[in-house]
Amino acid sequence: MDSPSKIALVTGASSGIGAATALALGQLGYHLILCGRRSERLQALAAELPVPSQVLCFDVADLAAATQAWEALPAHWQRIDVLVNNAGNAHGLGPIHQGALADWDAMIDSNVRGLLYLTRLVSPGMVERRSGHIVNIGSIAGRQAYANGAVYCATKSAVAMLSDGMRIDLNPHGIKVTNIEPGMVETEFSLVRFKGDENRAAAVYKGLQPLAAQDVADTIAWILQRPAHVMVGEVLLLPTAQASATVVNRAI
Ligand code: 8X3
Repeated sequence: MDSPSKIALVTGASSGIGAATALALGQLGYHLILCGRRSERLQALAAELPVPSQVLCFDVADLAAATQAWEALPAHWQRIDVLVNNAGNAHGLGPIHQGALADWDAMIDSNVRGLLYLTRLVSPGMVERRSGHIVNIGSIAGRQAYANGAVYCATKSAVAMLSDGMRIDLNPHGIKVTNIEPGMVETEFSLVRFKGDENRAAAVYKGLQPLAAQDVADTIAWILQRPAHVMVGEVLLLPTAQASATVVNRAI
């Protein structure tokens, strides 16, 4: 009998890195669980996939909704081989003494709590089956703080430390954990950070070629294709024009 297809669950799949990753994994033959808040986009993505998929519409920061969606999945869809904790965003950019509390809460909720909730739901099955791979989407911002980004940077630093801790806890169970730390990626990221201000968002990438979501998706696909004994623990993925969180060559 053929071995069953592998299943990947991707959060934040309605756009950007999440959508590109779902497509890349679909091309590798993974069956996909697409999670996000925007149902129409998820349905459109599901229609593009060459593989069976499930659409789960919920906010990762809403534990009750996440649990309900998870429990409603048919049992065979709960056998997740790959969890991509991608959902997350930056909200606002400003000095700590002027920070908007609602923005802080939103970042902590999606970037940290959401990642934890999904990991808590999915990882017990991985442990039971002694197999699985958790891919967290961190950021260069988790390594280096930059002006006006303290809370966003702190949430991504949490993702780095959580990834390390998860790797240790799941080590006895044969589960891989990867933290991908991209630099500048042109997605809706800056548009969300600047609350829809297209000019400010475009200025972030002016004069340089940022990464595309596809570049991150290609990297995840490559990591997942390594042999069973190889675990890529972390990857700092940058546009060539970016040397650090703040050193960027805009001379192109
Ligand atoms: C996104 C990268 O440098 O804008 O996480 O924080 S950065």
